Amino acid sequence: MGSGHLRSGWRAATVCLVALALGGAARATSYSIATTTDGAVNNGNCTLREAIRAANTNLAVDQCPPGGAADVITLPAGTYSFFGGEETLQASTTLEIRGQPGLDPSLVVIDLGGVNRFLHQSGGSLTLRGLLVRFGGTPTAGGGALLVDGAPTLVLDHTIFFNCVAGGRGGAVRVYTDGPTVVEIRSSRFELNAGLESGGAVDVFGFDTVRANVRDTEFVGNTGSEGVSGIPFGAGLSLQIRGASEATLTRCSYDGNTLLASQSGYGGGAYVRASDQSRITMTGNRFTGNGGGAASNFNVEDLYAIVEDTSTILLDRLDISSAEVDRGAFDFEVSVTSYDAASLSLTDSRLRGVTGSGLHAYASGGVLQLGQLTVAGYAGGKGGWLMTNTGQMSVDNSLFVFNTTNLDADPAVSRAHDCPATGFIPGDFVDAGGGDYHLSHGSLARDIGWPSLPTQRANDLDHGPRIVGPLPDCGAYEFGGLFADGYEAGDTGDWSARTP
Ligand SMILES: [Ca+2]
Ligand SMILES: [Ca+2]
Ligand SMILES: [Ca+2]
Repeated sequence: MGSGHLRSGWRAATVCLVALALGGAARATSYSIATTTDGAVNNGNCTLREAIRAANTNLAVDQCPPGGAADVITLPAGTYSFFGGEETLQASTTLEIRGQPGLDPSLVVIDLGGVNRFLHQSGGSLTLRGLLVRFGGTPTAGGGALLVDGAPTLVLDHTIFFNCVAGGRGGAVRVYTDGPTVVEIRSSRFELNAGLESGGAVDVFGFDTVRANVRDTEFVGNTGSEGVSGIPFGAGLSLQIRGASEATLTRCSYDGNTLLASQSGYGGGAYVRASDQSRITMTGNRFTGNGGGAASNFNVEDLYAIVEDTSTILLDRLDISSAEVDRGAFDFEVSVTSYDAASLSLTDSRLRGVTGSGLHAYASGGVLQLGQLTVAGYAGGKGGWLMTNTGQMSVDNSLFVFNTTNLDADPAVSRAHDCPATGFIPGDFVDAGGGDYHLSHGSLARDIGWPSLPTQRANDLDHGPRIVGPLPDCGAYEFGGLFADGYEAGDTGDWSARTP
């Protein structure tokens, strides 16, 4: 049956629908939804729910024409109630649901009424673009708005998830896959979502061949809390990948996310774990005001990164500042741990505290490299607490200054290429009292770093060149770097200044 025949049939029945006939298996149907009410009864309209079903089954549903191989549902501004249960997408379905192009995503609202999730995607390809999804609710399961399994492709672009609550992992979104999986989250926002145990807003758990990229995305005010298995992980984001998987987290921010825990909380902002031979790269992420866990427990307030087996984690240009009330000296902002034959590096990053402690690092096995760090201002606790078991750890070109205990490192930690442990005064920094640890003109920290180290990256935390003058400086900030026209190069997803 030719697609032209189908197309003419649709037109006769549906005025507000546009069908694009692309021919053969590539045939696609576009739906423009003219009603904001929910429903799947035969009453002469085409609701959002009916369009999803038509796209999913490739059969006509009420006035929605049959879907094709790849369908698009476009929503004009409005609040679309969706209280009649979730819709499940088949593994063969390719579907994009989007706000009308040009609209502010917050004007195109899918309201789940606190009673169900929006979609359960089992394989296939799903894109949500330019939408606000709110009030998802799954009291006894994870994925308050979206549950993704099978071997899917999921794209979330300019999409907001607001106030979704799950009785399991992933207050808004849970991805739980075992097979080739692509997860792309871009320019999106997760706000005030709540989940249990892991992934207050987003939980990604992929066993094999996962490609997950999250960029330019905000996690704000989400909570994770204890479930039956105890300690919660990642109030904003929890990302665990295994097998031959790769993930990048680029230029994301984590602000005011909280783990509600009677004992420890691990990763108020984010929790990332790479196992088997996987690889996670975090570049240019910003954390502020995240926390959680009970007083006098070991808590990780912003980022907990664990690497094991033969995996790799690269953490570069993390900007971490404490804005929360700390619950004691064992409130660390960042914890990094390597096991087995894995490797982890943390470079060009700033940890700026008020109270509590800064960096906890543990090389149980593998290789853990710290370079070009500025860890400062932790009153009452430790700037760095560095421990090894059978692993190797090194600290290069770093500044641990103005903490009650600057550095508590066991003797096996190599500091052969580190900066001096003492001798810095407030005048070495632009405004140490105000928490600005950029170097001053006459700073002792200028041009005393070691060159050509494995932890040396092209750029400092300000995206300027790492080496200005004869040698690298100590800490996260290089003095005198340019930040001028000609930056924003390539597709690395981060800034890079060019030296003229
Ligand atoms: Ca209907
Ligand atoms: Ca379809
Ligand atoms: Ca220098």
